[in-house]
Amino acid sequence: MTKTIGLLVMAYGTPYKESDIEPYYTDIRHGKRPTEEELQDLKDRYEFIGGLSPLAGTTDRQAEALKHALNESYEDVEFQLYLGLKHISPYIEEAVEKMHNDGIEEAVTVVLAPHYSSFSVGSYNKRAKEEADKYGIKLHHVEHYYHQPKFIEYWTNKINETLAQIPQDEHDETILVVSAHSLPKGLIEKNNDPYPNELKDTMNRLQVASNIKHVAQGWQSEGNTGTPWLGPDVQDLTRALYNDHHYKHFIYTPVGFVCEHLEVLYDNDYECKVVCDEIGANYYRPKMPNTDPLFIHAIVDEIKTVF
Ligand code: FEC
Repeated sequence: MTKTIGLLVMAYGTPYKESDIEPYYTDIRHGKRPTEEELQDLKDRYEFIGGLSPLAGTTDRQAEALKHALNESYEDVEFQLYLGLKHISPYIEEAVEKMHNDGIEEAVTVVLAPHYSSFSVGSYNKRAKEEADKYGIKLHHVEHYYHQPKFIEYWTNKINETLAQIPQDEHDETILVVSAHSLPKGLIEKNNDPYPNELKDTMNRLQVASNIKHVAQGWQSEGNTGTPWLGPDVQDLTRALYNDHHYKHFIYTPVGFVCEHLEVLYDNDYECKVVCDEIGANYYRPKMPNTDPLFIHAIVDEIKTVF
């Protein structure tokens, strides 16, 4: 007999229209409204990448692809998809309530972010669990999947494809910058959070699996809180690497994200490219995973370890 199981896919969320930007930004800042200047700065960044972010559409497609892949992988289970977002409707709590209304009693949760931090994946899972507990829904959480062989294979292929565009005799003058979203340093250190080590482990695995010789770990997209964040920032790192080694080619893999969105299209494709242009180096940023089958199946493989 087929059993129906909820598949709660959680993601960051993005404004659907311009008037959503202010409440979305306020939600990101835990209810504190941005100043006019901060709001305008964010609106300008969205404008720069084409008005709004492609994130909403991509999140939907990734969630659908995951549901299909899971339903093909499990013979006696029918996964029913629910999308729960962190900073805009449908919020995580709304998705869990919907599961309850549909009679779901057990669900798998997965966040569209490959590395675990108690401030990212942990906070999504906590919100889902608090709501699920109200209804007695049993949850099976995926905590990370960056280490899954298919995830590493996806990025290894992209790195090797990018290297193939660079003359062989310049591979020694090429550096891979592996990055994720920065987080406040004090909180990470105080909690002995695994996040920085997971990014380092990703970088090491990619160095072993791909043909790249030189690698560096960086952080990006840090917020403006007046407190120190995990560093080095990818832009400062680019300058430092150039000053120390005179690399000609910089390959950016923002492996902490899973698709093209504001933080990649602006923080990498604009801000890092500006630095590369300044120092006269070549900028490369391979395509993000989106709905690539290797990426989707990496998540399926991780789900199989928790359910
Ligand atoms: O394309 C889009 O429209 C949205 C892209 C987007 C993603 C994303 C992922 C992460 N964030 C994480 C942490 C923080 C912390 C703060 C913070 C601030 C912002 C702002 C925007 C934004 N984030 Fe984000 N993040 C995205 C977008 N993020 C916009 C506000 C303006 C700015 O600072 O740029 C700081 C909050 C504060 O000020 O107190 C912390 C983490 C991730 C990766 C994991 C995940 O996806 O959940 C961690 C995508």
